[in-house]
Amino acid sequence: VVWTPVGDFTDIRYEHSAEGIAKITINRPEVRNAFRPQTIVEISQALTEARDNPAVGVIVLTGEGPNAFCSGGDQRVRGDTGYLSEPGAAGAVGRFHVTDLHIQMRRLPKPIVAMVAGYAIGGGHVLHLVCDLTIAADNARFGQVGPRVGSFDGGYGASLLAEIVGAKKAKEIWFLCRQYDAHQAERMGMVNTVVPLADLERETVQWCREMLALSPFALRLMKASFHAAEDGMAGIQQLAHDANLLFYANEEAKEGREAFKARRRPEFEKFPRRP
Ligand code: 2NE
Repeated sequence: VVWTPVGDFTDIRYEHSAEGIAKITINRPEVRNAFRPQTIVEISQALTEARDNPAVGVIVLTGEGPNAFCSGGDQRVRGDTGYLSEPGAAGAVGRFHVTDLHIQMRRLPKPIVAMVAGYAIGGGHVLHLVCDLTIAADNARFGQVGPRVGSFDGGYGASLLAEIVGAKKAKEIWFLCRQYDAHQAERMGMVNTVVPLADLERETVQWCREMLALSPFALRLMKASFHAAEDGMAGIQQLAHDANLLFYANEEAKEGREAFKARRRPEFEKFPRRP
């Protein structure tokens, strides 16, 4: 695959393939691809581009190098109020930028595939969980570390994990902070497939190509449908607006619009009341 760089970033690389794959690579291998606020801002910008760009059908999220997908929040910029954008600055106030990123990923109407080599740990583990699919290299290692380092993710890190692996396993993962290899993760249902490290990108691209050959709107509706149950009202809202997106092209909806513009009574009686 030929990857064409897009945009100007410091913490990530953002690339497109001609066939419609957008690839976001967290590019901080010196800290096992830990994220700082800037990293999250850049991933968010890349995701926005990928969402808005009609040429993009599937998004891959990965980490630079064979050692890590992502090791979670950058402990060096962790303050008393969250993660700090300007760690040295007086009065700097921290945030959990990644929380907003999770929501953005859940609502983005295109499949997101985590391509995991090496560690997916802590907040990096939650990032792969939030992706729709995970393709793992045989050297991948998964786990949560929060309770070991004085942190936790009770959001998707708890609820989605429990949904995927079951409550007992999810509690084990959080209560013991063990690491799990790629095959254990696959058996738990956290990973879709495990391949040799050398084949990781080839396999991921193959999965992307299979999705790119399918109906984009059907994939969009399936993603929204899964999330409608899991994300409560916010999930239903997205599915409902996807229905509205289709309804707007319907003659009945157009009659309402045209009647309003023409200041006439809408002639809805000409449309069937479907069984
Ligand atoms: C990831 C892991 C298991 C890798 O171990 P290993 O032995 O392969 O590498 P090493 O030597 O630990 O790490 C290599 C370099 O990367 C830095 C290390 O400090 C080390 O730096 P140098 O000594 O070479 O200077 N590094 C690794 N992870 C880092 C991190 N997250 N922040 C800053 N520097 C990091 C092992 O490194 C590990 O366990 N890392 C720590 C994982 C961690 O604590 N993550 C944060 C959890 S909390 C979180 O992510 C979070 C949340 O809970 C809620 C909201 C938002 C975020």
